Amino acid sequence: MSTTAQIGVSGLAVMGRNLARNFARNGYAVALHNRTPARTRELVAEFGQEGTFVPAESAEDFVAALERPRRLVIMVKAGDPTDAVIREFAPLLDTGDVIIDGGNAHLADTRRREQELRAQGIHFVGTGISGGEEGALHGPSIMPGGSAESYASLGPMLEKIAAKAADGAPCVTHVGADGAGHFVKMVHNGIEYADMQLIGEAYQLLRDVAGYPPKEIAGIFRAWNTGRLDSYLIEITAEVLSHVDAATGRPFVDVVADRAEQKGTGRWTVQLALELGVPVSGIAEAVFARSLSGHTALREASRGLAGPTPRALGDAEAARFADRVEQALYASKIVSYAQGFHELAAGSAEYDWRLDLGAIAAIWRGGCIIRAAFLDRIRAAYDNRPDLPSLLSDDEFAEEIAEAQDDWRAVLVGATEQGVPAPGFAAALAHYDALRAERLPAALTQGQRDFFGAHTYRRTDREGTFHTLWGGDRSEVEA
Ligand code: NBP
Repeated sequence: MSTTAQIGVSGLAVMGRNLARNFARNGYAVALHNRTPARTRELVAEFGQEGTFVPAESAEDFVAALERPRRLVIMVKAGDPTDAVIREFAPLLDTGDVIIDGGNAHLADTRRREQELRAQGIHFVGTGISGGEEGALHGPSIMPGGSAESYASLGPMLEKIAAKAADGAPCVTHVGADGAGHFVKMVHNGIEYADMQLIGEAYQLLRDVAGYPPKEIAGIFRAWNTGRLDSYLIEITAEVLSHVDAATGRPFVDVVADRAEQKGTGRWTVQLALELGVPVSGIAEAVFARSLSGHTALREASRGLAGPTPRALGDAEAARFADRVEQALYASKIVSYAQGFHELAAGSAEYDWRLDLGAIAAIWRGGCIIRAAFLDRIRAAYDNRPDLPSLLSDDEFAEEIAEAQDDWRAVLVGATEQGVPAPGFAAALAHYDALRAERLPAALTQGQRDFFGAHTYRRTDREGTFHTLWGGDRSEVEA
């Protein structure tokens, strides 16, 4: 093999292909490998002129093409394929070499793989990559885990290919050891689910309560995108809503089947949150809303159930309602990010990753699906106070919610009165009100648990654990 490559990419479907091109366009010589060699040949035929590619058909040739310490990126389907590729490459590698898994792996798999490869002296860097195929080509947000030593060798290359935030900073940082990168990417995706659900609810409220057609709603989203909601997801929402189906002349959104699909990272975020004991109700509602949408037979069977009598809003009332939806959307967004960052903090404590939450907000400012001006504010909140208990404790966010709350509540009243589901908005408000509450019905829950199962309770007025003799004279004993 005559040319030496600085990095290799194995797995040349949409993501790997574009990531390889991104490295090459940034001046790196890139070794290429794919299980089916035709993909490798296609890449070289189509884009060979973009940079230096070293195609290899066998794992041996691929590994031999890499300079040392070898850096090879795996971009194959997550799960068994990743293990299969690792099994193929690992015996060919030497101490100090680095395997980067850019797929959407579960953090438990990443932790296992990292441990197994560490025993062989190989660095395993589970890396979150967000931005889809466009991001992979033009600059994604990159969330590498693994050892600090591996980042020293890999970091400068990732910084070159990553998206750049508005201030020029590359959207990549070493987030933490072993599975931290994939954990952070998973929570990113969970937040993305919640963001999309909240936007979907705003759309449906504007349509079914305020009575606007998709084209006008696109204009409202466009206007919102010039303000504090400025984000990639709001921008593409306006694009999708203004698109007209060529075949029927109808709004595109009206000809698409209303069954949302999911690949699993949102569900993982909720599953792990349940294990960590973190209330991520906004993300959970988003996952549930997608699954409910797919229960076609159940929805069909329920369609005739009674609802409220519809009431049309006048022009001025509709416009006022739209402004209120903006407030509700913004307040709910703050809550769902607060929940996501709570999960990041809890995972960090559980696995001793010492995640820098401000730095994570900073690398989500560009390249990824949730990129938004808003993330600069989150970074600033953590910069001001690294031990911030919650984003809701930040003075500026708290003030904005205080201003939004009357409208937020009014929107939910309107949604309920008109029978329009808004589970994300409602969950966010309930979370906010629960956090604010002086007393929660958890006291009653504890009483019930003690009644039926002698599970004991604590008191507000003195230390200790107590049980009431419910079946006897109802006196209290110290447990
Ligand atoms: P896919 O997830 O569709 O995977 C296709 C690739 O996996 C092909 O290169 C295929 O090789 C290879 N592969 C499979 Br399938 N089984 C294999 C095996 N047993 N051994 C070796 N290779 C195998 O590709 P993608 O959409 O480019 O995504 C790649 C990774 O990036 C995934 O983990 C995905 O979750 C993650 N990701 C995707 C996006 C996105 O927007 N698509 C964004 C962020 C992260 P073949 O050509 O021989 O069939």
